[in-house]
Amino acid sequence: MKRRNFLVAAGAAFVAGCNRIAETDAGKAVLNAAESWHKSAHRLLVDREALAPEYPKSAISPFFRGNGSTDPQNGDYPRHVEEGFANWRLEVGGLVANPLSLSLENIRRLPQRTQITRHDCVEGWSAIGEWTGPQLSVLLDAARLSEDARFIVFRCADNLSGADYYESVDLIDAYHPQTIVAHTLNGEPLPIRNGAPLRMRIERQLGYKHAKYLTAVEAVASLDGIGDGQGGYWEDRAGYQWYAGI
Ligand SMILES: Nc1nc2c(c(=O)[nH]1)N[C@H]1C(S)=C(S)[C@@H](COP(=O)(O)O)O[C@H]1N2
Ligand SMILES: [Mo]
Repeated sequence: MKRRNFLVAAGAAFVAGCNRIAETDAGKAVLNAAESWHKSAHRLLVDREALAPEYPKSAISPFFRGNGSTDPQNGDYPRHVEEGFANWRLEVGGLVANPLSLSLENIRRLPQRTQITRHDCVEGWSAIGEWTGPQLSVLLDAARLSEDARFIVFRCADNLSGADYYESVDLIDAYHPQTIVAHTLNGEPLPIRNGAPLRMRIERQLGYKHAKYLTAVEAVASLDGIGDGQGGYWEDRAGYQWYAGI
């Protein structure tokens, strides 16, 4: 990960200059402070990269309920339902060198990850499901994310009370191994209520971050000017935390 390389490089540069500094008491104090800074930065990264628990098949919930939009009626969505999503595209764009426009077939041919995880909604319910899809990192690497990208925005097809649903994460969550673009739930194509034909799974985050009806993945330098600037539909409207780590 770029950020980790940066920390390692910064640490190495720092150590290179340390022998002389260490000869003074003030220098020692600075080194101790830097060491504890490095330790806590490292702990934070390790914690953010830890995997969410995965469960055995026997733990899968018999019914994975839908929440929020469960049957979008706006825009092109009903036509896509009629077409069996044969013409659905996922755009990967924004701050990338090589923008992509992928069909579901393109997405199903990428290397896949399957994971049985628990979804936790802030409204107080949970469900365990088995999700399959390519890691978002595979798409971002294929699109060649630029150096100035800091966030990934997820665009959705559903319009809820006048605004398009959207969400966003930082690059740590975007590159987390369990962050996948899911097309399959419990071995079947996603039901409409759960985000057909594509939805994000971001397993270290609360339910509202898992954007359904995914149409585009957009790399940006800042969340200003996206929606109302708070990074997501519920963040803009109800003051939900942008960072919803679990
Ligand atoms: N596009 C879109 N994504 C969404 C929502 C939504 O209304 N629209 N609801 C969110 C919330 S609050 C939750 S808990 C989950 C629900 O996922 P589910 O419908 O598969 O249970 O989707 C999230 N992603
Ligand atoms: Mo939710």
